[in-house]
Amino acid sequence: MNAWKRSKVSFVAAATILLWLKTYIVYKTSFEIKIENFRQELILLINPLSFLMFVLGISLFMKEKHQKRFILGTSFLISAILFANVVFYRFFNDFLTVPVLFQTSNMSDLGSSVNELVNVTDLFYFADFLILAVLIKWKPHFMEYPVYTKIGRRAYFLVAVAIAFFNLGLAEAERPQLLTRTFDREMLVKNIGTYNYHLYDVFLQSKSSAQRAMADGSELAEIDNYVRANHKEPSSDMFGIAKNKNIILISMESTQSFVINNTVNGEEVTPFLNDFIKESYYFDNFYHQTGQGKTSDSEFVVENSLYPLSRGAVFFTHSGNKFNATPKILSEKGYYTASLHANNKSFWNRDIMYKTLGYKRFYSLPDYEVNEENSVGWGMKDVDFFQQSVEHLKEMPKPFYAKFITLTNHFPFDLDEEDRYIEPYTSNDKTVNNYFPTVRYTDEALKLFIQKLKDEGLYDDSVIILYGDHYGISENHNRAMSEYLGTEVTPFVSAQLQRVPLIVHIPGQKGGTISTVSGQIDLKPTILHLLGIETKNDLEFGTDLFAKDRPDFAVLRDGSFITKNHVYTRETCYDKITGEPDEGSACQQFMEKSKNELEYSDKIIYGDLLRFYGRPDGTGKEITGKTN
Ligand code: GP9
Ligand code: MN
Repeated sequence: MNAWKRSKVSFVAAATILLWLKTYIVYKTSFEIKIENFRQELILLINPLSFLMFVLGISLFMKEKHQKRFILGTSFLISAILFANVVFYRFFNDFLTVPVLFQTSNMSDLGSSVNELVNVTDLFYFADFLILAVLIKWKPHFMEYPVYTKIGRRAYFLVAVAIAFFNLGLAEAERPQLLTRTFDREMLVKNIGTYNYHLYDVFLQSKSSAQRAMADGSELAEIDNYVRANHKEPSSDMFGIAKNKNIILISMESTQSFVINNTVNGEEVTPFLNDFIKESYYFDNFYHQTGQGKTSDSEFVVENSLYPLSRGAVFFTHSGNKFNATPKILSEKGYYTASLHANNKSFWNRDIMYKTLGYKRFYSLPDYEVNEENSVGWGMKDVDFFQQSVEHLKEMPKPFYAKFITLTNHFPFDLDEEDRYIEPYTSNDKTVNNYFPTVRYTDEALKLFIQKLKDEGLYDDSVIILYGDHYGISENHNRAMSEYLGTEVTPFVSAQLQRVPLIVHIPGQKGGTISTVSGQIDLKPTILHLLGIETKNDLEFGTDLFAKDRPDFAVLRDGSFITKNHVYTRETCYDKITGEPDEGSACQQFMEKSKNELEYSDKIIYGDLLRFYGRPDGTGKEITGKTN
């Protein structure tokens, strides 16, 4: 009894240890951090400690009353940041970044998903804070508020610094060049810890703001040389084949290639697309190249032939830049350009970014009649969306460039009973199971849409291009996916699961399957060339999909890349035929290329370099910035 009375615990130590242990438990239970050896486990265990000691250590300069408040407040704040990461991770399989955090206009729309993502047991994520609060209230004498002498404080911070260096040293040994490889967030969190990662991210953010201010166009010459050297002439058979035709571009939400020509419970998942492919060009080795900006990133890469960013959504972070996007080019050529998407106009900052990209009109939520009957999950059902959109299409001046963004096949893949054309898959993973009926539903919506285009006489005058925006099933679902595919989803398989369908229907053309490796970045020059518009003076990284000598190449935003015979991912080069690591140098030459492309593209965006490129009429190549 007396011993109890006498032994006191330092409040700051209690808070630090609780937060530290909690963070480690959260690492192990809420994130999928791959640990390969004991040293990595040790890094993971110690990595939150130095940060927590520094931040909570500030309290050592305070009096008891202030200490209490500061420690409680800080502990709550840190827990909230950790929890936000957990929720974000459940959805995106990724860690938060500053730009994503400021996309608050998206949060209000997340409604249905958040319900799926958060539950009561999540109170655990605040357990340490609750324990501290209870102790203060009911066991105040149990706590001690040390006020250190100058020397004591120095010793404390010295220990914190020592731990930080120990951590960094171990991390550097385990993963050289860690801080230069910023597009692998898992690696960062694993090695320097989630809190230090956020600090680093804030540093990156300020760096990118500074980059624009500092850029002067002198970097353009090198990038321009690279682009010129890689430019491929369009195929003379296809150039201008669709001159003055309308373009109907359809972004299919979360649609991956593995559903095409595939079945679930013995039934076709995409019966309409499987037929439509037969009268179109179908690209079966076409990859999405999106990052954290998901749909918006796919819009960005498709329309600019530049890569999206490794962190944040470029739609948010750089909507003030100058771009030379397809809608802008076509608007200047007399096309009417519109994007149609039945969602809040500010989602992904589209209302702002679309102006920058040169769209004349954005048909968003208020342009549709949306009610309870025709909504599910994230909003308006695809069938109704397309049907109402045809009315808008009919009103548009011709020729038009119209982009449609579907929505129903979005996580968590909610669907009304009456819209279920096939039964869900039967694994114990609800997400994977429900994915199939919603894909099937969108397939039906597309069938009705194409029929309506025919009925309205728009079909024969329009090039129709359908593409999947990004993956729908993340790596969190590898187990159920392995079961469905009948093969284990290894990193090699996972990289190839990033294939999304691309279907190009050109009036009067029979089409056929084209299997060159390609990506969303290749769409802009392809579309413009079909319309007979030259792109040789555009600063971009894609290559016409019909160009005779186009290389088999696609680089994904995480740095993985795919060539004719190899897949490079997670720092391993795999042979496509055997699926086994290729110890030779086959991937070497492409490593340089993929690194260059991503870096050049990033430079263009961070430095807003296109403002220095082009003649005043926006058409040509002339570097107007300072060139040394
Ligand atoms: C929202 C829709 C879905 O408007 O485009 O966005 P996502 O979550 O797929 O990026
Ligand atoms: Mn999407």
